[in-house]
Amino acid sequence: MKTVRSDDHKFHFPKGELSGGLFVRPFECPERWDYIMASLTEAGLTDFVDPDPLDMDLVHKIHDANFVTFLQTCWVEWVADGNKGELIPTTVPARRMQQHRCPNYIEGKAGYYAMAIETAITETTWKAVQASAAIAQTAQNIVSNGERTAFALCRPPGHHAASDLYGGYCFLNNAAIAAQGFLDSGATKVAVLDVDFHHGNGTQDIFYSREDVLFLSLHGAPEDCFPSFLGYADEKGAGDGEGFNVNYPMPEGTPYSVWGEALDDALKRIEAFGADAVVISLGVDTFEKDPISFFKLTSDDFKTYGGRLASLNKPTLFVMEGGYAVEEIGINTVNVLTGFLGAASGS
Ligand code: Q9C
Ligand code: ZN
Repeated sequence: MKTVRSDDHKFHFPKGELSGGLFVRPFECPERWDYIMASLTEAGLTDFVDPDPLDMDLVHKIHDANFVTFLQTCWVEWVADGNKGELIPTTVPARRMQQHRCPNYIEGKAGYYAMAIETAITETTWKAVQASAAIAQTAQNIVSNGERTAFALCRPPGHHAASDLYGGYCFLNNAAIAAQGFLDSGATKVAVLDVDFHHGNGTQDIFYSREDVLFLSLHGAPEDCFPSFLGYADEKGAGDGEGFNVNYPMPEGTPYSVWGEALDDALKRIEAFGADAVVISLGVDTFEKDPISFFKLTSDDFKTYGGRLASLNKPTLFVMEGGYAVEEIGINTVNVLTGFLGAASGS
């Protein structure tokens, strides 16, 4: 199995994240990548591939052009306005405020495009964001060209980013870009299965009215955790997309015995949908020791469900999302991949 990865992830490392009323060292940190690389190497998964240059036309099929321009130019505008720290907005378009008029000044623009304000932008963030999306796109091409599976070691993650929203550590939606890439490469139907602890609000929103992409998400119930305002079970898609969005919100303390049943239901739906390719938004923040999440999966459970994913027998792309128990992020991620590979070779 090939892993697409790039050192350029290191260009996104803000000093701070707004959390608990403090500006703390971000949970989404570069060491996450180091631990995953170390565990891949230890497991013998050393077929590492560099990303191809980013296809911006593909990015623009998923993201709003003005939003992309904002990500490209925001730092220069922020500094030109005399700001000294990292870019974090303070005001957002809440209830009964204008949702469709983007301000002209940079802090207003950032608030307009934010879905959460914990995530700081730095001088070099855009460089890392481009590399992350390029990784997803390159790994998708590897699978479209006939490989059974590939691992896109994306950092920063992507599933909270909508067409014109960033936040929750995400800027461009790597999984959505990959799903669109599969369609552009000849697939008729693609399923995106999001197993990150948090609801994939961005991916849901991007495909909400479409019938060619089935989106399914297993996550902490929105009334109890981030992203708080999307991910309820009654969100089933709209218009042509009605019936093509499936949410499995679950409560605090959910163990694998319950989580795995939701997964089995999701796999049945992917099968019934007749997906030509599957994108797994792979967050391992479902782990029992994750510092910002509340599910109770063990390291062994990741191996078990990796095997379950292989039973679909479909071309499968893994796209890295969250996971903040840094010392165990590598083993948990690799357990999903080796669980998958073990079951895939046995079938
Ligand atoms: N007190 C991903 O896993 N803040 N993003 C949570 C904790 C944001 C998670 C608040 C969490 C974003 C890709
Ligand atoms: Zn997450």
